[in-house]
Amino acid sequence: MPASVDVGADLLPNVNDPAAIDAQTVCPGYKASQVKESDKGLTAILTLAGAPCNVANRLAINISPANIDASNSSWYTVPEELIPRPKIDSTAGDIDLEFDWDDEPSFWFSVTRHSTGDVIFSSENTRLVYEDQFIEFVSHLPEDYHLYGLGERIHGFQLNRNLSATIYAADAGDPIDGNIYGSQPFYLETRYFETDKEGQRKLVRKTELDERGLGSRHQYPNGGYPTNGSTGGASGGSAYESQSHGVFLRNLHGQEPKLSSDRITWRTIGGSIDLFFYDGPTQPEVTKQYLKSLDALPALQQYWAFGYHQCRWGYHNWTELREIVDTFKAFDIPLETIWTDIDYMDQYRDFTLDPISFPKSGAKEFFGYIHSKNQHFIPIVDSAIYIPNPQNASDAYDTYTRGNDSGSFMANPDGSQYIGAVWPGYTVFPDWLSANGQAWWVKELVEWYKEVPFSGIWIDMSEVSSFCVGSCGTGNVSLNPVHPPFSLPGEVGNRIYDFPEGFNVTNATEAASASSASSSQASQISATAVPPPSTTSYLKSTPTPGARNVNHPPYVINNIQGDLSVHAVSPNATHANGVQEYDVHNVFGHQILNATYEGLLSVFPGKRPFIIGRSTATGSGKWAGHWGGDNASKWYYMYFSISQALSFSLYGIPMFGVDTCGFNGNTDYELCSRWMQLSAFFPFYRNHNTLSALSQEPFRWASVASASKTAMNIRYSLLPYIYTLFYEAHTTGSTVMRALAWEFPNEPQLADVGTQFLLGPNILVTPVLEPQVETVNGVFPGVVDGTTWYDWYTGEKVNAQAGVNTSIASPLGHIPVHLRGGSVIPIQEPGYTTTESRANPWGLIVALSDGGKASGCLYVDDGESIEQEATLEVAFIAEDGELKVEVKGEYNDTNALSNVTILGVFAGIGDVELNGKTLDGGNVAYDEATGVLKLSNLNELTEGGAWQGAWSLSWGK
Ligand code: MIG
Repeated sequence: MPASVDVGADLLPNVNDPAAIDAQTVCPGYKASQVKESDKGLTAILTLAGAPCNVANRLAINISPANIDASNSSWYTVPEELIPRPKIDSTAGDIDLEFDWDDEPSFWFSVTRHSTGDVIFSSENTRLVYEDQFIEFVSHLPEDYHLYGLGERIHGFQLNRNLSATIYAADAGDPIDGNIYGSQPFYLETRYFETDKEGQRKLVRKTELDERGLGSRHQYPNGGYPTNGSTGGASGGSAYESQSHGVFLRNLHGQEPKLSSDRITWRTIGGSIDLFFYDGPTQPEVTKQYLKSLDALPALQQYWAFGYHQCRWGYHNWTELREIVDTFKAFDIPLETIWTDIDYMDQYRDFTLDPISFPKSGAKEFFGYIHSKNQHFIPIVDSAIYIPNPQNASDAYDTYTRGNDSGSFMANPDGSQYIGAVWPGYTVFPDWLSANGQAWWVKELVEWYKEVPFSGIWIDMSEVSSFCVGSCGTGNVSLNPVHPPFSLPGEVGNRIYDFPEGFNVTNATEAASASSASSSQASQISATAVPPPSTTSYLKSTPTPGARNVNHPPYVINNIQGDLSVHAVSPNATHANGVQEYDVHNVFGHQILNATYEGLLSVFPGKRPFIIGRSTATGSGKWAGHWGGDNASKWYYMYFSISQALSFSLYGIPMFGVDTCGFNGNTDYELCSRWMQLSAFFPFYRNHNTLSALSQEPFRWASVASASKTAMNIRYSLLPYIYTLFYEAHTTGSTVMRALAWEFPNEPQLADVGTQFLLGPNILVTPVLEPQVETVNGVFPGVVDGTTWYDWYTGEKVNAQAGVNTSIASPLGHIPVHLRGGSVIPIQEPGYTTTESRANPWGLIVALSDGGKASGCLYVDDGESIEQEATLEVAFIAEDGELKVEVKGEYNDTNALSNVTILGVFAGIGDVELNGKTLDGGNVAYDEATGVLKLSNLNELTEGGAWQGAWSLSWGK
């Protein structure tokens, strides 16, 4: 195919168009009439308050559950089965939010926090705009607001206050700030307050914090926090508090929430205003309310899914795969799961094996081998389905035939098949709204499993991507298989010759690049000083009453691909029920995850499906995890990975990780060492690489091998803790990777920390994110309120001051990890695989608070079943020199307890007794100076296993 097939119309995004009409100026807004109030809420009819700005006759506004008038078909109402309308939690108390509205000067509404009078959403003095293919509403935001979410996007943790947050699922390799794979129209807002000397509660603004010298990330001055004056110094506790709320727009269309200094202007190109507010008032509460209301608590993963995953595009055959597996073993680097990319497929067709390089005959041996070692295999599965050449009988492709016979593919407006193009050539696309689409997909997975016994599925290209504009294959299928309209990485003329980042930097090259950058910036500045003329070369659509233009809607969102049809199935593709792709584009990725989930349930009845998907929507976490897409082997992508993960925590997709060591381009030992260590603390831990980039498995460099082993050792020790976090996420909607700001909500200085994070409540990770350094700056949160921290490696208490940026030694191969005082962390001796780890002895780390207390919990089950016959829930409580362990549940775990490490024992120790039996010198090692008490070789003392019943351990004087 020529490159021209993927070129769309020349469009000028509205947000970049100096001549764009401002709907706020030209549209009149609405007046309310027939207002009816009941104890369930309020309904009203809104009528245009003046001359129409374009065309508009109806308006629906749903602030809390209410029914949209189904008789009106001019807008698309999100069906319950795609994204359920959030339910009200009847067990929760009264919501702390109040809806209010007024008609002056035109209809506006507000949402106020009842308990404090804080207005969290208000469209006062702005106009509601409700057109056929354009909706706009505005809410004022406080100065220096803190907003998070509105994905999917590569962006800093907190959203900039000047950002067009375009939301439109796009196959785009991680452009910064652009719309990428998923659609997550949800935001969290956090507001910080302080009480002044007069007892007045007031909002804390970042500019004020800056004036106090405490505002910016990682730039805390010595001297701690300001206090409210009644107490002096850091010991007085934080002077601040915070409240958070969440806002979800249940709308599947292309969207463009635009953030500016004092407001959010939310625009969509269709659908309705179906807004939902979550009152929090903390981030954990917001996320739980959000996920529960959607029935979308995150899937509990199988235990093995937390092992290490190795992938690359360019594992060429069974032999090479097996060699990779063996080399990991030879280097003693844990490998749980080996993945293959599209290389394994026969001509890139789903549910096949390449007959030469991945012959069926080789599958038996390969799977026998890895399964005997308790290792797993995950294949990629693409979203598009090859359409065989009708003139070539030997090109027949049964997956297509079965899907076609069952009416499972999308159509053109005229009813013919929609034919785009992806890797295999011209392709069709599953129609998840068709009667049989899901059943067809399930069956394909079930049948293919008989040949390829995978352990889970990796879904790619699900935005849904197509390499040409429109139904480019119509009339051309006899040319199949055609080559994509660009060369693959690695094909002649498209090899990667780049040096690792920084590799070729010398003083001379730095100077040269600095001077060229400054001159190019200068020329850009002069170029942008003159606004681009509004030329006629841009395609502009005129709003036309009664006629939707779905391929080129009048409002042009700032889609990263430009034209909505570029590199994606075109908006006019049609589904079995007549719905246009325009209306459901953003949920293709969500629906294929649903279908794959059902497929895996059929393949593995009763077992938890393991799925990693590229395109996600609201609530996808109930079925699948997600990876961060096509990043590059650059330090800044490693930095962004933390913000990506924290955002997906908010969206309820905790099983998240990025392509460790970087996908595009060549990595190097330093970046890869740091990254392998950082990702070891992400829930989903996978190294993945593009075709033709230099190999980057951790054994390729001695330094990376050793750094990886160090971090994996910690990760595998922590598997019981990580698994317990997932159980909690699955049952309550809590998060796994957490922002410092969420765990320490009284510290406004943490609002934008995206360079450190917490794994659960208790593990603080402070990674090195830049090259050529041996230290990293990090903050120890909570110190102002008396939190203590311990070094994972030495068990020593950190001598950190409140609000002070601490420099932590961090030579290559070392990742700073700290334990929060007050926690009991269950660990298990790491094995080579998670199966081995699960059979190893248990341990505990008791990190005491300043007051000598700690608590924690552990959840154990069979690690794979959806319904458990028996589980174990273990509760740990330590105080006054004694640890008490309570056990609930019948799951039979017979692993012994081998060691307990108690941190922060500064008062000396008395007799150490486990269940009344005094431990002697062979078991006890105490270092008074560091306060570390180590009890080891305990295996004999917990008969039948560590959790057979309650026990206690005392060491106090
Ligand atoms: O357009 O299957 O994001 O992980 O290696 C490229 C090849 C298609 C994109 C995925 C990437 C994968 C690649 N795929």
